[in-house]
Amino acid sequence: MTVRAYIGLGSNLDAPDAQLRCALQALDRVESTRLVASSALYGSDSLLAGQPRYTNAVAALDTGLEPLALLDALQKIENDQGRVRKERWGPRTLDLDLLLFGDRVIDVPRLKVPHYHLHARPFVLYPLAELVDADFVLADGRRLAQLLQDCPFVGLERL
Ligand code: ROI
Repeated sequence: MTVRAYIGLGSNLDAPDAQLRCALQALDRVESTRLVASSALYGSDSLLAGQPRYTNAVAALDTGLEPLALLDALQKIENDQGRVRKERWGPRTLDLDLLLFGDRVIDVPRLKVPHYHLHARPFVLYPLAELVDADFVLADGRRLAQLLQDCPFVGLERL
């Protein structure tokens, strides 16, 4: 049995667009996992002043892995693509966030799903909306259409 999971991708160092394309291929190579679809790439300013602009996207996966095993695989891809964790929220070559994992709500120290900041981030919500039906409901009952309404498409550039 597989579960549909959604991954947020972000990069603002070392050719961000190429980092994301490379990460999408790596996601498709994760064991027991298939890349189903990916959104367009989006450009936006960093939420933190003084950082380079980000490129973001969202990917849909079908996976037979458990959530923490998938998280391990995401962190391995981040590390393989040269991510160095210098400071929390610092610029990064690759950030992979597990946004949604089927109908599961997960709240353990390592992993919160649906992703904690998803509702406030247009660079997550709008790419996600490309990959799901208009009436999509998150595992915690929130409607994507409502989240989009509350989070305007501001500062996003569809690349
Ligand atoms: N800003 C944008 N635009 N995209 C990101 O992926 C992103 N990630 C972050 C912070 C620093 C919060 N800002 C971001 O971690």
